[in-house]
Amino acid sequence: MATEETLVLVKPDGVARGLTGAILARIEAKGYALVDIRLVEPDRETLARHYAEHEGKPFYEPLLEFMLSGPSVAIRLAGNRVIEGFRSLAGTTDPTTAAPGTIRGDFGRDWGLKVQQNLVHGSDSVESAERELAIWFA
Ligand code: DAT
Ligand code: MG
Repeated sequence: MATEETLVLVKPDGVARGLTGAILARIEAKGYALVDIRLVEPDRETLARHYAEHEGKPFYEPLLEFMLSGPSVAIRLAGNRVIEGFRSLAGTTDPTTAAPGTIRGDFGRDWGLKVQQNLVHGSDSVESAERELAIWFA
């Protein structure tokens, strides 16, 4: 048993499109536990901390602009192997090629914008989860 916690964000496109409930339904159907959930409107500094690993990459600035474009929903999620489990539910980064059956594969597509609006974020490791949860659930 490896009970873990992870940070999930329903990004501004997911909230704006009214997909929060559909995404939460998949998370709950999978059996993960909602430990905490909140609507967030992060400032640039918070997003820079969250996406520090991507600073300097070509998509970094458009990514921050997109994340500043509207509210997100932050979720502290718990469960056995939930870190890789949620990333599996989310699908791969590019929504155009994410597998059908995943959140990104079913609801996302390339909108022709600079940043892939791929609906959700999920921590990618135990270390990332601890770091990110401290940012969003201080
Ligand atoms: P993930 O969200 O699947 O963990 P990531 O951490 O590599 O992906 O990147 C963070 C976000 O940045 C991702 O959700 C969407 C955006 N992004 C990543 N790679 C991109 C690219 N090549 N072009 C445009 N946006 C990108
Ligand atoms: Mg990532």
